[in-house]
Amino acid sequence: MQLIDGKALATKMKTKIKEEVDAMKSSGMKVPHLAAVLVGDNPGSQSYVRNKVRYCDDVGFESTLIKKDDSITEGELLAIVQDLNDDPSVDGFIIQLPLPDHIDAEKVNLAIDPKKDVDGFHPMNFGRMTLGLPAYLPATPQGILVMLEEYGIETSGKKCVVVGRSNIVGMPMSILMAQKRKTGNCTVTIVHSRTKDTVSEIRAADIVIAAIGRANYITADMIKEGAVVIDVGINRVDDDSRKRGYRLVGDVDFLGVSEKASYMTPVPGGVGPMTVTSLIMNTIIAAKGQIYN
Ligand code: L34
Repeated sequence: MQLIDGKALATKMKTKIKEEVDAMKSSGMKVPHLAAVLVGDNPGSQSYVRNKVRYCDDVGFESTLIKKDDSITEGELLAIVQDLNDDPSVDGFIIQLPLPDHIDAEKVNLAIDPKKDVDGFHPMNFGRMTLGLPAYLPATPQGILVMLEEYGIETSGKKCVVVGRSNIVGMPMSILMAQKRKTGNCTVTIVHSRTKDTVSEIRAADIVIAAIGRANYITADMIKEGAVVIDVGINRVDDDSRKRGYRLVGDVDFLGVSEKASYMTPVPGGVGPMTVTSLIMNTIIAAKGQIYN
C-alpha cells in the first residue's frame, strides 16, 4: 500500500502558493484576503479554522477570523455575511459548519455573494460546478481530486463508490468523479443510509471515498484487493494514553484496510490538509477575479 501523504503535498503546494502571492504583491496587486466566521466552540471547527488561518499566514495572505458565541442570532449572522459581501478588502470568506440548530444554514449560505463563496457551497457555484462551468469547487472534493492527480491514480473508466451524500463532500464528490475531466470519468455509485447492500457496493469499487462520519466504519472485508481508499472522516475517539485525551481516526479501519488497498489516505494528514490548501487556492482565484469579474 502506498500512502497518499496529504500533509506533505499541502506543504509542497504552500511553497508554490507563497511564490504566487509574492508575485501578486510585486506586480502591485493587494494580497488575497480570506475571512472566516466561526460560531460556537465545537473543538473540531476551532482546530480546522485555526489551520486555515495558519495557512493564510504562511503564504502571506491577509486573514480575518470572526468568532461568535453560540448565542448569536440568525439575523446577526446574516448581518455579518452582508458586511463581508460589502467589504471590498475581503476577497473570499467562509462560514465554518456546522452552525447551531437555531440558525438556518441554508439561509445563511444563500446570503453569501457567489463571487466571495470560496467554499463553493452557494447554489450558484454548486450549479456551475455541476454544469462543468468555471466555479469555486468545494474544498474537500477539490483536495481529493488534486491528491488523485498528484499520485497519478487513473480514474477514467473506474468504478468509484462514494459513501455518504452530504452537500459538502459526498454529493459534490460524486458529481466531480463522474464528470468528463482529467481526474473523473468514473462510473459513480453513492451509497447512503437507505442503500440495500452497502457492503457489496463498496466491495465492487476501484476507488472508495468514505465520508460518513463514523469511526472505522469501512473494514478490510469490504475492500477489493488493490482499491484506492480515500478517508474523509475525522472522528475523535477517547484515548487516555494521549495527552489530549483523544485521538483522531478516520471512517476507514486503517490497519486492516492497508493490507488490501493499493493507495490510501491517512487520518490525520490526508484529506484535511488538502481541504485547507484548496480553500486557499480558491481565495487566490477570487482575488484575481478569475471566475466572476
Ligand atoms: N464552511 N465548513 C465550511 N467549509 C469547510 O471546508 C468545512 N470543512 C469541513 C467541516 N466544516 C466546514 C473543513 O474545513 C471539514 N474541514 C476540515 C478542515 C481541515 C481539517 C479537517 C477538516 C484538518 O486540518 N485536519 C487535520 C487535523 C485537524 C485536527 O488536528 O483536528 C488533518 O490532518 O486531517
